[in-house]
Amino acid sequence: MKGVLERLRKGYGKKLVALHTWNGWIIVILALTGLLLVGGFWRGLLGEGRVWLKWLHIAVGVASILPVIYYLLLAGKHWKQLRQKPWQRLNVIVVLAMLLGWFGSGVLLWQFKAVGPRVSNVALVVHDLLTWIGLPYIIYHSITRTKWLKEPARRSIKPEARPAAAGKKAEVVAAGGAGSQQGPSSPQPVYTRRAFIRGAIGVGLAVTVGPTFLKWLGDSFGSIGGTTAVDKLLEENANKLVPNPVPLPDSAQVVGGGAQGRFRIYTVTDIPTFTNENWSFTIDGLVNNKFKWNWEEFLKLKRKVQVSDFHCVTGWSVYNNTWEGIPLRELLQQAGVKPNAQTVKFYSGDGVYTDTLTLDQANMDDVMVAVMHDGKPIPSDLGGPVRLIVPKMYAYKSVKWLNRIELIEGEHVGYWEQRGYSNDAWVGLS
Ligand SMILES: Nc1nc2c(c(=O)[nH]1)N[C@H]1C(S)=C(S)[C@@H](COP(=O)(O)O)O[C@H]1N2
Ligand SMILES: [Mo]
Repeated sequence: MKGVLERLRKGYGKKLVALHTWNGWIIVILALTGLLLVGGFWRGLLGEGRVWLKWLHIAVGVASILPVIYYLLLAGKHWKQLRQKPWQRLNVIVVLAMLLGWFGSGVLLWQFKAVGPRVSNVALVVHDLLTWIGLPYIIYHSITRTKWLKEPARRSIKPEARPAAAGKKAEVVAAGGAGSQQGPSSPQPVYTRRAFIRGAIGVGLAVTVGPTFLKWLGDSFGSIGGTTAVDKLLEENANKLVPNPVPLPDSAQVVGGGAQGRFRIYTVTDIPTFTNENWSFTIDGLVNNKFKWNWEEFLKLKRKVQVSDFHCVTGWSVYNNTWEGIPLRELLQQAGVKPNAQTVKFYSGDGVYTDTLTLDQANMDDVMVAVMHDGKPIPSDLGGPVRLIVPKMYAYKSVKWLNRIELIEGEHVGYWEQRGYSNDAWVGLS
């Protein structure tokens, strides 16, 4: 161990710079892949690429621990060197804490199956929060500091000696949206100019990132002004089906006490919208009685109410949803499944998304063709008027805009399963 440390400390300054550069690139890759993965906009466009991107993000994320370990081996010396520089010491601690937090929460998100939804939920909030705080911090840091680390001699140099660098920074500030103000002209003491530029960069970042951050905070931690996120989606509901379903008493009273958590709106297509004219619900394939119901007929089918949790593989969950709908089992009974049928195939009205359950899975008593959520119609963004709910499985099984069920022989591979998601969607611990 001692020998290793000795060798590491040789050429220490260069190593620190190289480490810093590597770390910077790793963060750039992780930030770009991470933002692409999170952005709902990219879901449909990326398709299979999304799964590759996810593996790249995970692989680079796991590898990101290496520079941290390497740094920790050098840290003793660096720490002493920063004796007189409390702010730089603080910076080291902040950056290390962020990297370790990102790494730890990332590993938990990667291992979502092993750790279960509760842990994933916390890991996702931590991962998001660190991104919201850490990314602007690191961008700020890299704009204002990298030059100084590479050329420490410049740190306390007079302004005339560094017009080029200062000019570049001013450009970055302007591009960052902080307005067209110019810094004080060169005879000013460097401290003032530097403080100004730093302040301007800080303001620029706050103005560009702040509103989105606040929205995320609001969405993640509670309902605003008493209306839930779902209520808001319902106000913007693009479906025009009449009449509205009349809720059963349990549903009207919301026996689950109201859903906890926020649905992220996921779709791989544009959000389809429906009217009484273009909506129907079909059961066909290997059944004795095929059905094609219109909206009014569909509403006459006997519904039930259940309370269940909803988990996405990406780490978010919505707990205690009061769903009202037709148990799938009862629909299948009514249709009369033929003995040679093996698989239940679900089609979305988006024309693209499909998924399947085996007959055994489809006959679980909590699998539901849902029409209402917490006593209200399901908004178009969340898969209304009718979506599938499979509480014991991850939500990629819960096909939105469900409008056809087909019984088939053999297998069918669903949309996300074709693109790398596991066919085994069982939620482990909960
Ligand atoms: N038609 C359709 N159904 C879908 C999806 C989709 O993209 N299209 N995404 C699935 C995934 S991965 C999840 S997590 C849930 C998300 O449901 P929500 O958008 O109502 O939150 O829907 C599932 N059903
Ligand atoms: Mo999902």
